[in-house]
Amino acid sequence: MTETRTTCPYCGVGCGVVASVTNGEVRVRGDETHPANYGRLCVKGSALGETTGLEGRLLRPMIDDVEVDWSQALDIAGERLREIIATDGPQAVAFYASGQLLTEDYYAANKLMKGFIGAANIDTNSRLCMSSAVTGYKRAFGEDIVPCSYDDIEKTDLVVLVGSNAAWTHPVLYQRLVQARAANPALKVVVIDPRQTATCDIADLHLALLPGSDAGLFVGLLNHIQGENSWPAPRVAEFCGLTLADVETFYRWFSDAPRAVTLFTMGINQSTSGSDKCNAIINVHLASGKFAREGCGPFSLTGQPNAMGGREVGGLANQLAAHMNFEPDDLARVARFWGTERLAQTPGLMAVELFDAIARGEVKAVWIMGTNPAVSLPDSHAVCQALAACPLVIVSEVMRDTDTSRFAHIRFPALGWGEKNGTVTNSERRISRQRAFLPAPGEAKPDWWIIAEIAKKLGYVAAFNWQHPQEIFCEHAALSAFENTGARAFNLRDLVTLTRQQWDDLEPYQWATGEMPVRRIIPVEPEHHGAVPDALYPLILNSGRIRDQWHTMTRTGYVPRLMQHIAEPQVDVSAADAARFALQDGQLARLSSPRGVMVARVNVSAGQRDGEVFTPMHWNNRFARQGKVNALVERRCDPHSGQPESKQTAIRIMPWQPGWQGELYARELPELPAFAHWWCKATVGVERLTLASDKALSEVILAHCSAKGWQLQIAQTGERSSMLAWHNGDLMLGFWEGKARSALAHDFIVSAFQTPPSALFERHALLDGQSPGERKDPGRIICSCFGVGENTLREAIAGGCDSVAALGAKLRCGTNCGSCVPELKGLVAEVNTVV
Ligand SMILES: Nc1nc2c(c(=O)[nH]1)N[C@H]1C(S)=C(S)[C@@H](COP(=O)(O)OP(=O)(O)OC[C@H]3O[C@@H](n4cnc5c(=O)[nH]c(N)nc54)[C@H](O)[C@@H]3O)O[C@H]1N2
Ligand SMILES: Nc1nc2c(c(=O)[nH]1)N[C@H]1C(S)=C(S)[C@@H](COP(=O)(O)OP(=O)(O)OC[C@H]3O[C@@H](n4cnc5c(=O)[nH]c(N)nc54)[C@H](O)[C@@H]3O)O[C@H]1N2
Ligand code: SF4
Ligand SMILES: [Mo]
Repeated sequence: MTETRTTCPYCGVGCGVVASVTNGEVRVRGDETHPANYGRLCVKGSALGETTGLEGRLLRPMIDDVEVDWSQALDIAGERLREIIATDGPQAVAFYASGQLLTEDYYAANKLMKGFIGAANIDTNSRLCMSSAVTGYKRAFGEDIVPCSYDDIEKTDLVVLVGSNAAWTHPVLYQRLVQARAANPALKVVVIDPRQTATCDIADLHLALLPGSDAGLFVGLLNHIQGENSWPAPRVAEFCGLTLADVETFYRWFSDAPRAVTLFTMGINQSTSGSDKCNAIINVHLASGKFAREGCGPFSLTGQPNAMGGREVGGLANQLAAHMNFEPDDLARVARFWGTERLAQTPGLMAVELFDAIARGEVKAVWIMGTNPAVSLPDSHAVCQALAACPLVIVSEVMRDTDTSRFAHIRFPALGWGEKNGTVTNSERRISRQRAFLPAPGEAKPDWWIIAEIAKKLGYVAAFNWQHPQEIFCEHAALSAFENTGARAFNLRDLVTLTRQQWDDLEPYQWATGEMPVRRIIPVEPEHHGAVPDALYPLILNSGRIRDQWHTMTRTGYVPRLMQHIAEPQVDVSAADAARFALQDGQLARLSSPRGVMVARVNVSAGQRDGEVFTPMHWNNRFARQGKVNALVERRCDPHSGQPESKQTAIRIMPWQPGWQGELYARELPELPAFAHWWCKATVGVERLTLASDKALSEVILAHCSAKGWQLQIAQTGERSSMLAWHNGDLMLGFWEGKARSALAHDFIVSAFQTPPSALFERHALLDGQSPGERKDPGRIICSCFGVGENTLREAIAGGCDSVAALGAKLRCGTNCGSCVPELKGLVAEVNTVV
């Protein structure tokens, strides 16, 4: 068995993974030698082996939904692009790329668009993610430099997490913090988030501030450090909706701590004043001297595995390349290096503007690579309309069917994780190899190869004649070092001459920040967020991530183990708001804004502020009907960074009591009528939908089964009906429907698809959706690593397991990745209080 050392393709922690394949089964474990994780993995990383199947993959190029061969696809794409450039100029073409591309792919895309097509219309999903941090760092340091490392967390006295739910979104780093705190009880943790999240579990202080008010808190802290008084603590407390005592405690802790690190992510960046907030954070570190030494600094955690690599190649529309800008010297230098006379001279369109320009017909061709904008951009109906009207949409994807690829004229099949080969850079500037250990499936090709082939079709043969990603990497490294006598900290001169073997064997490499001579304190005027609630839309909608899903679910949404924790879009609502809007826990609700509607299940939560609701960003048209939060979100952006304010939108919420609710299990799903709402729930060995509608569905399902000639078993009791369909002794479909939602014996039903029950009483129980014997339902899965459910846990706690450690010893829960520990703690506390 050969083992391959590679890197996790999910979050920006950038964990090292050891992968192996035995009898076609992919196994992964943490790489003990990788400095990002020293062997740890979170639940998403641990489940990577379960995502490498080929189900749903795009394996051949497609034109207008027809499979074609590569030469045809490349010819037609090249020809159409050439035509558009000839008629409308290079500005009519745009690329929309992703922090999930490898550095080599990213470099190739940037070089083609800016260097040779000759417009800077290449932007990326990182615009929605960390462009405010880039702006903040550039304003403060003159260059986009993240001046921290993970081991600062072990060497500090105070960790401030702002707008970050790291327990769920950067789990391995969070576990490092948990350990650091256990090893050093003097280490304090402050969490700043309007919601009480799993991250608050280890917080010594949680500041549940008013949404969008962070700049007030940090400007006040700067005043406190500098002995000024324009934002005194009482003013801050009022601006942020906090108690004076809490504000003062935070200020005292920050000032008294010899060392402090501030970790910040989307609660800061995704704001109309996100770049100012980043500077407000950087300012307090500069002013207090908690900077440029161990255990100190303003640390923006990147979300995607290669958001940093994208920043290094210059993949944003307002960067040029390799930390160079659209300035005369840089332009001349990059043109010289690339040997081009066509280099774009001015910044291009940023994501939201780019889709507006498509809608206006100014951009006539868009090539989308490794991102799903029909789901992830704000105001997604407008995005979909723009794509529908765009004369040429090209999509490079690993999956065949996504919300975005539905608009594609041309689809290029890209290699996915495990198949592709290149480098990524994590949050702490560490470059790691992602290595292939699986063969290329079907006709799928590396993203860089696709880009280079199109470049050649456009006539740029010499500049794109790479044979291997190592050549691209070395070219990228050479550009970073080109005429660089110290003006740019980003300089990979040590890596320019790597041979293929050396590149292949490259150990994780962290580039040095250098002295960072520029240190500017940028004046910040705190602003409120731009959402204006009114009588019609009285609530603020916040959105973000859940523990076990990745973005638009194109990979994690198909893994049953990752669908167990939270299987439907839910909306967290405070008890007061639930009462105010007549919402019951567990009931469905319609959320709406002037742009669109979303349906989600109500979760009354003590961690939610009044006046605010939270819902996951993940669901989309592949996994639910009307489950997409960006249908509602406004497209207001930060004027400096262009980053949308994804965290705050004014909405309203209303309960929805559907006429019928049901559960459908089937080997193959029937076509559903448009009036039905559905939620797709990945389950082992069978398709599963939860359904809700105002009209009964049983007739539709019945007709489907009859048409197939299956034998039917039907039961009807009052307002409940159930149906089983059999074919040659195999269970083909099970459907349970009622006015109210009924609890079904999920495990038993799923097993019946594998082994049909033979005893009559078992078949009766199955028709009833209930378990025939003593078999216990484990309940909602809390620990995804070991599949431990809420019912099992409650029973164990009632039986005497009075701590997380005791639960772990008995059931193993919480002993692998640790990300369920906050929930385990919560359950122990809850059960013990009730007792
Ligand atoms: N499980 C999982 N992990 C992921 C991802 C994933 O999809 N799934 N995606 C990765 C990516 S690309 C990213 S960018 C990161 C994002 O990582 P995070 O930024 O940690 O994740 P989010 O859930 O988007 O938002 C974080 C928190 O910001 C809070 N917030 C909202 N408004 C405000 C505010 O005004 N002020 C403050 N202080 N906080 C606010 C929200 O309540 C939320 O708890 O996660 C990465 N990791
Ligand atoms: N309301 C709201 N909206 C948000 C956010 C939020 O917090 N709230 N967060 C924003 C943030 S921070 C981010 S990062 C974005 C993320 O949003 P997206 O980038 O749209 O989300 P993904 O699902 O990661 O999309 C990646 C796509 O690339 C495909 N893919 C995977 N690997 C490869 C590959 O190797 N090559 C190619 N060509 N394709 C590949 C996947 O199948 C998937 O379709 O969402 C943003 N949108
Ligand atoms: S923390 Fe989890 S998702 Fe992030 S890189 Fe590590 S294993 Fe992957
Ligand atoms: Mo992100």
